Amino acid sequence: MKIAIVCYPTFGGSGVVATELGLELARLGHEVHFITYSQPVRLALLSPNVHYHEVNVPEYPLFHYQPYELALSSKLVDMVKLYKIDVLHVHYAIPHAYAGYMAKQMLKNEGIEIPMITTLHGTDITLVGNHPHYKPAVSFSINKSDVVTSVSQSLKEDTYKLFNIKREIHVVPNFIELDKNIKDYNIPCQRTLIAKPEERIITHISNFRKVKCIPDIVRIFYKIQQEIPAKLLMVGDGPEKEKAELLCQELGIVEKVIFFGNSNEIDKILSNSDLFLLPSETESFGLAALEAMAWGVPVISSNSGGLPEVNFDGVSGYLSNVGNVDEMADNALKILKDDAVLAQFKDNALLVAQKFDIKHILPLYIDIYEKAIRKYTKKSKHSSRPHKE
Ligand code: GMT
Repeated sequence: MKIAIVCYPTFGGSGVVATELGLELARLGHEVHFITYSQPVRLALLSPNVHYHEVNVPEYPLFHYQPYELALSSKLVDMVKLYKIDVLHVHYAIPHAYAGYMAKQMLKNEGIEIPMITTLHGTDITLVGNHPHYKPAVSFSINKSDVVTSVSQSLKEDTYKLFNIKREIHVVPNFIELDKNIKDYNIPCQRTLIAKPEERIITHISNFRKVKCIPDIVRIFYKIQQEIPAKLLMVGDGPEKEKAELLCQELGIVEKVIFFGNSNEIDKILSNSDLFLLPSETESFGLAALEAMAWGVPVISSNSGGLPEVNFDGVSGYLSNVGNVDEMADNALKILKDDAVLAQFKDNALLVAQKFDIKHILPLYIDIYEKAIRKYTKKSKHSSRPHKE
């Protein structure tokens, strides 16, 4: 198949999922075209079957806002025609589903029909998409997608609750490539560079937005380090980071907290961690928690959104109500105080993560693509694939 993937190229989970999905499809021999405004952070360009097409938005003094959707839909039209793409897969509804729909319409005008799969990731529904200024366009483009998927059951329910959606939403959970972790286990141990041997290593990774409840992370850690030797690794960058640094100063724990900024060494960090904190106000899935679990790191999280579908309470970690810092700290200590308990939770975390191995999830996407393409093959004049029906 020839698949065009539209995503955000940043460190956010939706871009990571889209990139890993594309890379795995390429490894299986499919031709994958990433179309976005800069090279996705996890994309290695020198892989066979992987193409990247940059969307440029020319500046003009009249534009107060650059018309990205327009440039993206034009680029999609050009790339679909040039490479005879079979299917469009857009990640994050805003504005990708809207731009994808416009591209479909322009192509239809030229006799080319192509299916569009829209994957909903979370804030495109719960925080941003639901804003009255976006809502009609988001509802419209979801309803006009050929197939809609959501990354959790909770997000599917939220979408039906918040929007007037008339089509089926398929739940396709996010995934992790476990084989890669096993291979990378041989990276030389960096633990001594980060912490003293007796210290537990606690980690948080995110884009440091308000929704991640960053001050709660610092406060949970503050309570933990009062009881046991520990270090906190804060990985990522965003609007709440400075506030977190100030809070660490106020609480007198600066020397116990390391702020890494955005990092391409997530695997090394997670492979040396003992606990992961994700107390978010809302989280449609919590890919960062799954990535931690795949390295055998238990998770203390809130119970909001799709987190209970990923982090199993009392098994791979614990869940608490949003803002219940005391309970989260107590649960963290339950896991961290005892070596045997920690070892059990680490094993469990990996076992739960195995349910989300890419081997189980990839066939779901491939099946969706193939069914959607089959429906369209008859109609389109440019399909690269023989018609199967
Ligand atoms: O807000 C973020 O955390 C980033 C956002 C994104 O654009 O990638 O994440 C959303 O999508 C991820 C991948 O599907 C999910 O794992 C995150 O839970 C979701 N974030 C929220 O729902 C807040």
